Amino acid sequence: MKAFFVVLTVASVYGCGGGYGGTTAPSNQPTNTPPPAGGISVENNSYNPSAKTVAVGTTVQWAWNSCTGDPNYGGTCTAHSVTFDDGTGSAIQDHGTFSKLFNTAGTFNYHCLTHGTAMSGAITVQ
Ligand SMILES: [Cu+2]
Repeated sequence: MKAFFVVLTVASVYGCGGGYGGTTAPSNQPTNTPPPAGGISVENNSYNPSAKTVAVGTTVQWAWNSCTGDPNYGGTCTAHSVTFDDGTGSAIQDHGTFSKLFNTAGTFNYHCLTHGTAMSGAITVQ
């Protein structure tokens, strides 16, 4: 009788999958990446923060946070890019990170190739 109780307990612990019926989660699905301290979050249709000022010699990292829902179970991750006015920048990607070293003072505007200047940001280097 004790063994039966243990089996029931284990089954209930692993049964709390939110109704997924015990299916195994697929691996390597895109997921959100929290930005590092001082980094910029790439969200759906905006960069957060959209304006940032850094010192010359700073590497800025963007981290994609454009997934909604559980990506393992039908969630979706929207693709965005970080594209500077000179055409350089990240790929159009739906997860991961992109880093850029700023060695020159100035204002560097960027936007998303998919969503246009409605999704834009600027790095001021001084
Ligand atoms: Cu976009």
